[in-house]
Amino acid sequence: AEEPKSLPDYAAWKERSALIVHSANTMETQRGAIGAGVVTPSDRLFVRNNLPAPDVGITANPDAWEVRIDGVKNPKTLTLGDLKQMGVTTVASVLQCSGNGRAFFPHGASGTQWSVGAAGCVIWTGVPLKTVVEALGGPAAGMKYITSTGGEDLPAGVDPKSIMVERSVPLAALDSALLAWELNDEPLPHTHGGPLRMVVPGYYGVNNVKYVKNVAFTEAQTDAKIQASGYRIREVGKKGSPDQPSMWEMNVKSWVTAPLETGRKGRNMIYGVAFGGTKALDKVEVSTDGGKSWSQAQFLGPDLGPYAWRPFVMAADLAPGEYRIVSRATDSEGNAQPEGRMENERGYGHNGWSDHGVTVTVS
Ligand code: MSS
Repeated sequence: AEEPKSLPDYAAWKERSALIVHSANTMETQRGAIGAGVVTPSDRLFVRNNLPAPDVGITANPDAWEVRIDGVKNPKTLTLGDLKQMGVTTVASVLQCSGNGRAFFPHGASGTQWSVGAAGCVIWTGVPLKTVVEALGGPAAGMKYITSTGGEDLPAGVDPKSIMVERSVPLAALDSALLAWELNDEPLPHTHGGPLRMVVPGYYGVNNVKYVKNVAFTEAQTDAKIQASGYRIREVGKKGSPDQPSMWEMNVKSWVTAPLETGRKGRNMIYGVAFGGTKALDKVEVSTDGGKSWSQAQFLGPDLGPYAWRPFVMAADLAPGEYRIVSRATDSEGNAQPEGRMENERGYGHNGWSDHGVTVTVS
């Protein structure tokens, strides 16, 4: 057996026992550590970095952090201190990696083998991007995308476009995007993109650019590799290209968080979490017979808005035996999780209910 990896320095403050450490750049929340709460504690939240994180010193004086706003009538460089004077809002949203669920793809999709834990529901505080942009005269004519650039130092001698974290999302995201400086009511930790992060509620993790140093309204999507060919849904064996669907809005998804292996004879409370991406949830159903019959689960706790997840619970009376427990969420527009996988080269966007189930022995 492999030695359990220890936490890298920049994430040393995390709760090691709640995490699976895949590598220094990828740590996922254990399925059993997700719990039944609406908010994922920061020290249990997954971490994913495409590049080594910038020096932690960038959070020493957060208000001095500068972000350049381009593609507006009056382009300007603002400090985080300036942003704090412009407005403030708080949003609960699910942060989920595009590759969450990749481990279930039988073709061996390359990349971190995330199971269910490259996701969490957290509370962001920051200024609505719209407020900032309106103060600068609004987006310039003809702009179709919001393009955000991460603040990593790029190594010399490599084409910057091939490694930089720069993502474009459709202009429609301007209605919900924010520039966030707090996570769960604390200054945004460097590990999660402090001092300042672009947050696009309901969009996959990759669009939530950390240590954001540039926000530009652009006519076209960036030609950085992470956008042009990366994070695209493509057939197994195909190369990425700009004409394929980009990992933008998340689809409806849920999974069981307890019990995971064993149950007791009699009543069992089955717990899980569910979310609808950019849409609110309608319902969650649970099956203890692998999807032959379904019963509606009860949402547990407060509704923190359309972008948050909803913990759910359902009581099931179980006799000794083996059970395949699965959950299926439906969003407010009637989209339900499919049974199977959407096969794709990189194992993105998996929301099939069958793979996300658990097999539990009751004795
Ligand atoms: N940002 C930056 N700057 N860099 C990097 O690398 N990554 C992505 C995002 N952002 C990055 C960024 C990803 S990819 C993800 S998921 C996220 O982030 C995560 O987060 P956290 O906080 O958890 O770590 Mo996939 O779709």
